Amino acid sequence: LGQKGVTIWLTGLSASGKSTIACALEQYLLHLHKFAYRLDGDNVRFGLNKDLGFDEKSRNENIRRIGEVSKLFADAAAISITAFISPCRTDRDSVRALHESSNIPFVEVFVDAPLDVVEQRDPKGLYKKARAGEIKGTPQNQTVYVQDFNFGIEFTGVSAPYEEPLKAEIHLRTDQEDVRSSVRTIVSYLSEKGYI
Ligand code: GGZ
Repeated sequence: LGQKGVTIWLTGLSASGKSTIACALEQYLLHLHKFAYRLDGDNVRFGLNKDLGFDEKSRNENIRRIGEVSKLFADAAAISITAFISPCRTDRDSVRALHESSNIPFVEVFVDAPLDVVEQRDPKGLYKKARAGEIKGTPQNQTVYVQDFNFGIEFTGVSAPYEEPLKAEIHLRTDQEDVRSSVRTIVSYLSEKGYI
């Protein structure tokens, strides 16, 4: 194939633009006939991780599994693109270490928009619900399905923490730049590094 794999790990608040950028990036790479594959809530939280909710332990396990799967795709020479909040710095660092231990490049992308901006966007009304206290907690060991819409102990950015990356390879400000520009920034980085 002549292509080595890489994981592009998008992290940021809900409604920061992760999925939109991941989709656009995947499309861009596919048009170049690159082997790109995207992991996001739709194909992971409803399948492999449907036993996981949004309490802290579940989020840790969510990210651990996604990290392993992403590494496998990258190991199979894919440009593996992940779009998860991944709020916990140590979880992201573990995924990074997992990749580095196998010599697979890991590119952390901070999809950054201030909380007041993502709350304005609120495409699914989740921030509004969280502010209204309507995202109710469930016991730690109870299985919670996102489908039930009864998810979550706390909502990221409102009542659960989001730990901003300290050493992201790429920092995107989605309140100041459009999707095309974000994709261009990532593609330039990948090509500079010789990953694509
Ligand atoms: C944060 C939640 C929650 C809670 C449901 N906290 O913007 P969305 O709606 O479409 O994407 C968010 C998604 C977050 O799942 P992740 O797997 O990325 O999260 S984590 O990395 O923290 O494990 C959001 C929705 O699920 N969602 N409940 N309580 N986001």
